[in-house]
Amino acid sequence: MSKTIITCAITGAIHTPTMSDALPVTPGDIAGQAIAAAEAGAAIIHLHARHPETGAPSVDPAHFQLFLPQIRQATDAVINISTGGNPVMTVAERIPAALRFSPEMCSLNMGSMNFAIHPLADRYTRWKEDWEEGYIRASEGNIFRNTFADIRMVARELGGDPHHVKFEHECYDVGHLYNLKFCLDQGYFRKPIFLQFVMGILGGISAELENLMFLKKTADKLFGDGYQWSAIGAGAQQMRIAATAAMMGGHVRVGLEDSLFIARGEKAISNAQQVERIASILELQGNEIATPAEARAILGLKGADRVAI
Ligand code: KMH
Ligand code: ZN
Repeated sequence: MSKTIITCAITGAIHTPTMSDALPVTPGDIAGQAIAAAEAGAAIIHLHARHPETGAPSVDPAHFQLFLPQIRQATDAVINISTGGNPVMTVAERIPAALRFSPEMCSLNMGSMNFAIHPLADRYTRWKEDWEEGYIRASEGNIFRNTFADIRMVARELGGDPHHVKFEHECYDVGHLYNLKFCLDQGYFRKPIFLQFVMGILGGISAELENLMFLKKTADKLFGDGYQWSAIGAGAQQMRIAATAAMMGGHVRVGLEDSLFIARGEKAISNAQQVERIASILELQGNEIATPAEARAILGLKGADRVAI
């Protein structure tokens, strides 16, 4: 079994400042927590940006510029820039940072969905920022748009010359694997493709072990041995899904983007704490953790010297 790649997703666009004091929302905190997560064993750092004053999700390259150089200088970790940004934007609005910085990896969402986080709003009565509640409740009516045309455009703009970005294909349901198979057959992507099973997001497949088995079985059927895969368990399922995925030969993703917890009912104090926790679980169950160099070899990445950061 190849070594296990740990991805850490530092801040995302799901959680908001009120939900956890550990969630990094300033550029300094995003950089600091990303560096600490890499030092704790994350070979890939998945990054969203936030408005430096309000902490609101941002896709502005100028906001990524406030932390990317520090991370690049302090670690050898693979930088993975989100093209998911904010669920109400079009893909064209969401890719400027990836075009500007030409990272080794980007997320690419493999289907449209109602990416719903509105139930989170009922857990809080007071908010630090005036945008938070409206942002969260609006997701009940949002369509996170990722059409075949959008996917083809991102593949063309970022996958080929001059960027040669490797995609973390975010699959929120089994149908997204069939979408990816269609796109692969159309020649949009080169193998090995890297699947991210995103489980436990309302609007997508639930984070149950039989669903993880089903996703893996479907991926085997569709992609043979031409793929690498990882899994995210959103919320309380994070460590359970990660540990099981690694036992099945998959890679893992943790981070405050998708879970604010370190254990059932216990909030995490940082991204690094989540990375340390999954690293110790993986080592106890016999998985060896991949270095950034090993992750580059496994995924066929272009190399840190070819990014524009
Ligand atoms: N937050 C994850 C559920 C992206 O950034 O493009 C999915 C994600 C998507 O990370
Ligand atoms: Zn993301």
